[in-house]
Amino acid sequence: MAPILLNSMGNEHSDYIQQEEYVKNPHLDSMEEDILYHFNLGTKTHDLPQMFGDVKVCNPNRMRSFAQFIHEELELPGNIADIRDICEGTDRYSMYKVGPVLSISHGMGVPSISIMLHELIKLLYHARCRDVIIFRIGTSGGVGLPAGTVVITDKAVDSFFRPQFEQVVLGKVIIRSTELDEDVAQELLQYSSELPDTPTVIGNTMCTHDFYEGQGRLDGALCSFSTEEKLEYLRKASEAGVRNIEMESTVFAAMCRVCNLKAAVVCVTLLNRFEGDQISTPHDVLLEYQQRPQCLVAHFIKKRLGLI
Ligand code: R2B
Ligand code: URA
Repeated sequence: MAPILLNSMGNEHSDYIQQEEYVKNPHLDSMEEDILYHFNLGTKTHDLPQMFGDVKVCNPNRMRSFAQFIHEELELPGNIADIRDICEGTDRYSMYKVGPVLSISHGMGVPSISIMLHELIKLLYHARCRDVIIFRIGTSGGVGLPAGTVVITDKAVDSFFRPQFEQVVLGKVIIRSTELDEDVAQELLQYSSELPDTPTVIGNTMCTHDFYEGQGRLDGALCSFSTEEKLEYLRKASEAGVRNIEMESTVFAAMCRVCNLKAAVVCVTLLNRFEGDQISTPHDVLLEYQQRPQCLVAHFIKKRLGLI
């Protein structure tokens, strides 16, 4: 592999030569072996280029059903029952590969998805993948939107509505930008109009470190604020362009941006947070809602692969 000089966009280490474009860590080159502990994979134990070299799409979460769905949508050969969990040796994450699409679970919250992303980005590097697009598909609480709306994230913002992610490194705070790929977002929005029952908007997504108090819920084990204070906060979020709330988007956007990975966040809203906190929608309706981001991303993949 010819060494390449990284460009400066979102790159914190533009002053050294890196062998590949996705990882941003000079120490990796001097490691004899890289064990991707949470995936139960490693560079000495697995032929990562052979296993993953053709990957073009990564899709964290709701992975098994999405992998089966993609298998059908792409009309790939073989039986969907044979699609196996590549990480079955560990109970941390699950990973399925169908054709060029890799689907991985990421758990709940920033620490969980961040560990997964470190190892996924290294996996893409070791496997020498190119031109990968990565999607987070999932669920969220809507801010002034009816349940079932798909939100494509413009900017992922923190609890203060800032488009940034703060990472503490060696006792110091590093601030990383959380802007996502604008072209992918626009393309997704355009394709959403071609799908039935997929009301879709582009807006900011607020990422919190807690589902209850952190998202202004009144129904947790603890609550230190009034109904009026909750609604005031949601109104301020809405004024800042926030259309939904979830728990992973800032670190996802920040890490992908630093590593030059094209990324998008596509989450369906399960409720309108101005109307309540409990998720009381019937299970079958929730399942149908959760398929909406999957269908939209599948449609995008089929378009990109020239299948439709
Ligand atoms: C959305 O849903 C989960 C919490 O229920 C969390 O992972 C998220 O971001
Ligand atoms: N996921 C969240 O993080 N918040 C919600 O309100 C719903 C799903």
